[in-house]
Amino acid sequence: MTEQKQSLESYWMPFTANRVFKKNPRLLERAGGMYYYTPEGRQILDMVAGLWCCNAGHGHPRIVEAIQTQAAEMDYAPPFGFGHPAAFEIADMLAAITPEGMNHVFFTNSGSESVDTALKIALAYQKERGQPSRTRLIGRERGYHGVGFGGISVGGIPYNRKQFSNSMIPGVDHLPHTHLIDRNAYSRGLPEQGIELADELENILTLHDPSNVAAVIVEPIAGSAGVLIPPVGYLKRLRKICDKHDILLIFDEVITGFGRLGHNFAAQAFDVTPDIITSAKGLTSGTVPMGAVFVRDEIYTEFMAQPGAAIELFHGYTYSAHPLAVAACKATQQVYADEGLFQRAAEMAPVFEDALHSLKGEPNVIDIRNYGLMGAVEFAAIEGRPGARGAEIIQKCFEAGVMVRVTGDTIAFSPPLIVEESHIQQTVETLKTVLRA
Ligand code: PXG
Repeated sequence: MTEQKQSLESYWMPFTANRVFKKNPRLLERAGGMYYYTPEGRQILDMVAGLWCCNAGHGHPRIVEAIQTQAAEMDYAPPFGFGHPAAFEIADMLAAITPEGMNHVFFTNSGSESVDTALKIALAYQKERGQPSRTRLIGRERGYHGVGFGGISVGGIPYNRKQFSNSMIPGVDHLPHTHLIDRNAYSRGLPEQGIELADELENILTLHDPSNVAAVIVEPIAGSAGVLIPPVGYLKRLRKICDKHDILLIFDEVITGFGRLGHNFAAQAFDVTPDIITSAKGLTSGTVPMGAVFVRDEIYTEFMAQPGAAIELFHGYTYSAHPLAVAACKATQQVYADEGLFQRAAEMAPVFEDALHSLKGEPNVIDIRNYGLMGAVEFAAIEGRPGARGAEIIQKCFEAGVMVRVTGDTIAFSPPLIVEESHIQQTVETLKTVLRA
């Protein structure tokens, strides 16, 4: 659309202030490597990997080629009662990088679907193993688990729940969040304070009785809420309490999976093995929508032990293991391995950390936090206008050619794992200029 100005009216944009956007649109037309390009040809450094997903950088030729080839070879294959060989192949590939003992994977098309799938598997599993009273689910304040009814119910982001408050799934409770800015501001890596917040799980379990609880779901690092990093020992303690009461632990690794923390999964970074891992985003480097849910072998085995030969789980999507997604996933995983991108993320993490923390003392900065290639800078809110400062900062950064993510008055960073030191320096210099202006 070059000649005639494109109308923006028909498209109802997701999670966007449509009226604000349409007055001053931020359009992206092309991408390559670390950059987006606007329709006017302006180059924008992508410091968010799209939306925490393009871990291999944009337009990687091997991934592009794999998708193109697959589109020509077979567009679609039904996943119910039929299968195509590459889906089984990537399931094996993925099982090889998950934590020990998690060798089974259910495919979805998004993080939201992965979360709802994981919750359904957890509930069905409790029935299958003869514990049907275990129906309650426990999430966490400030948790983001997508936008399905299950996901918003266990999620803890007030805005995402407010319009649907009477339609949540029943029997959900929430742990307190772990963002202790007074005690942990400017932590590098895991914050020292707050392991005791995990003990709140014991209190919640006492209230409902553990025999009524199916699963606990947390993001190992909360992403959407502004990169909230778990206190030292916190996740291990959650694991211990879940074990004690025979409750499933679900890690929502939609953001933290596939190299973001310099490891395959946060489970390995933090040496805590959950029972179920949800994933999406980096699975295909954001190229084709896809999600995956990994389960411990005992869970899969329990379903397969059912008598008879009926369908074991009444769940699935038309596009589960879609051939284009499978092709994209296979190529992406090969690129990650061949180019050592997770290792690269681990190597760049200290550079990223030092650069981010150099923003300490800049106007209105009240906290800086980071782990792997995930980081955030939090700003003091403008009196009576929460979020206004954050929104202004990302707009100014965009105008200056750097894309960062905002949540409230927190700016988040999750660059593609191919990020170089010069990109990180450019980002920090841009932010300094914007903040001082
Ligand atoms: N779980 C987690 C931990 C996520 O980060 C989802 C589930 C849902 O994934 P889908 O693919 O259904 O969107 C996510 C998604 C943000 C932002 O502003 C983050 C996400 C999505 C949109 C915006 O930080 N994460």
